[in-house]
Amino acid sequence: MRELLIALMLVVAFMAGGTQVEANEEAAKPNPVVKELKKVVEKVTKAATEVASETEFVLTPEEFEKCRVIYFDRCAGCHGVLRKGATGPDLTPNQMKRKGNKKLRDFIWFGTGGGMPGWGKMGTITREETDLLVKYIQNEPPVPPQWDMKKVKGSWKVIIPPEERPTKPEHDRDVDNMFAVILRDAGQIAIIDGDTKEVVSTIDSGYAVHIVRMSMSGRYVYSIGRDGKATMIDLWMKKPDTVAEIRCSLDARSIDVSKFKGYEDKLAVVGGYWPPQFVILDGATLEPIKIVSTLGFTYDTEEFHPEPRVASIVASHFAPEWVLNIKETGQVWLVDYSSPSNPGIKMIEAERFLHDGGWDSTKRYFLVAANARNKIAVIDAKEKKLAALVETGGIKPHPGRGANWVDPEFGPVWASGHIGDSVVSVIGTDPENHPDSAWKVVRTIKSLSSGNLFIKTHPNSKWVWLDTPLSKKSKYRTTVAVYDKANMAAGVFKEIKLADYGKAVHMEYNKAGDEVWISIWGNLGDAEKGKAGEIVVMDDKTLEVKTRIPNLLTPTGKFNVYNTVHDLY
Ligand code: DHE
Repeated sequence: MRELLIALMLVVAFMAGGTQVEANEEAAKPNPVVKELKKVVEKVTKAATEVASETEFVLTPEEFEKCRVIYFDRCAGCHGVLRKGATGPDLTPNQMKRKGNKKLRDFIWFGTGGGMPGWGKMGTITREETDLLVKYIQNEPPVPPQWDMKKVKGSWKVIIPPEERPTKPEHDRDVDNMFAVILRDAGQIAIIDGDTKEVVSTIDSGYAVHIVRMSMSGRYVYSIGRDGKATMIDLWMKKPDTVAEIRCSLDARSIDVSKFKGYEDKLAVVGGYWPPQFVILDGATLEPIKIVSTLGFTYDTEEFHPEPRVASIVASHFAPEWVLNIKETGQVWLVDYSSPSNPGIKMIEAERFLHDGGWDSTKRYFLVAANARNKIAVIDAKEKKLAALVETGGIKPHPGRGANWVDPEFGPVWASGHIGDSVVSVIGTDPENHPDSAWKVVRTIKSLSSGNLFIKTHPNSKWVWLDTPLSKKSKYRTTVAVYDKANMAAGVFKEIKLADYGKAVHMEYNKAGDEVWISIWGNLGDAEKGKAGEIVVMDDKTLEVKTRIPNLLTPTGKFNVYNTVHDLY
């Protein structure tokens, strides 16, 4: 800055002399020296202005670090570590500078109609943090390091080797009706007995732990944290605990197991957000077997993408394969794990940006949200191809794993709600017996509000449940809606307000399908007031509250062993 100002002063001084020279010349002839000097002045002034405006975005190292953590926690999932955009738009500095501070502040504070939560309005971040983030996103994003096999292996720990583990359950509880509950902001997993509702064990897990899946036998729980740390919990232990752990990447959201006949409990796989890669693990010890990068080219324009993240993963029942959804490139990879050190990969062109999804009731078709294009891609796991792309008619479909039931008019259907719209799209899934409805939206049902994340039902239930934790209206964040499967056209059957704090998020049935568990996700800081969270157990027959499991630290996802193993939703 100082150098630029000196340069500017020198040029101005030189120009003053130039003006005198000019006066002595013939008036008609423009002086070429002065012309050149004017250009130099313009250039220097522009550079000085740029430097001045850039100083507005300067953050102290402490502020930068604070923003890096907030960005990782709240923004990277949708916008990407490199901020190239995915579910949310591109946040690279040039794009951001064009928007201006006020607009950026409003986006972060109030959110957008397209599904971005109002982080400030919801009380997640303060005014001061909002202002810092406005500056942060106008700076270049820090590029995190790579995480190769040496580092993966270095993080691997077997806490209890298989030969030292119990040979049968050391308790009388029904393992099939146990629940693994994510205590998100505590970085823990609670194991809860579904019959007695006792919290049997609370186990440390990864940072901002995200989901769990179960081994095919139902004995092991595999969790994944946002820091890429996978933990393996043995439910046969008197007090279930971690038997192995490993860090497969630095940022991750998905994990699954081998489910095909003959491969039960043999393997696991972790999908990485950063670095963009997946790691195949031994199912009994988590020993890493193979690491594969997902770097590549977008399916349609074939442009290189530096951050194609692994979103949802499901295990095929038709072949020893995982279905990996590569978010940014819009490809579905069928990964053949029959020879895990030499995995086969079939790449299927689908749509952008692939996120979450689940099986239809036959488990032949996998339906996954392509949320940038408001579509659901349907993958046929038997024929190993794209069966259809369904336009949902809503903004940002977000099914979780979706919900399956038999519609009285259209036969077997699967449904998704939306983050950016107050509609549920019901899609026909039976091309054999109901070809006219297959892969079409057969019903569009009004929901209470936009900001829906999950939908759930059970084959034994007559209801479909829908949450709206990201609603712009605070009352809907703690309310769930219930629909009657036999009369979806009537819209919401019952609206149930569950709490006066936090967010009501994610439903899960018990094994019998007669209870629905719903999390109230509060603030970790409100634990002393008893408002960090709880689970509300609903009676699925009466739609009344059956009981509450209190004093849980920020519960989000809940996974019943039997339903997760058998993909019941
Ligand atoms: Fe999730 C599933 C990614 C925010 C709770 N979430 C998924 C899946 C993906 C994903 C790819 C599918 C996993 C699978 O099936 O293998 N989630 C992301 C994000 O990128 C995002 C949008 C932003 C982020 O920064 O992480 C995000 N997710 C959230 C939340 O804010 C939730 C509500 C609480 C939390 O963990 O922070 C949340 N996501 C869940 C849950 C599931 C999930 C409970 C599993 C649903 C199921 O029933 O299977």
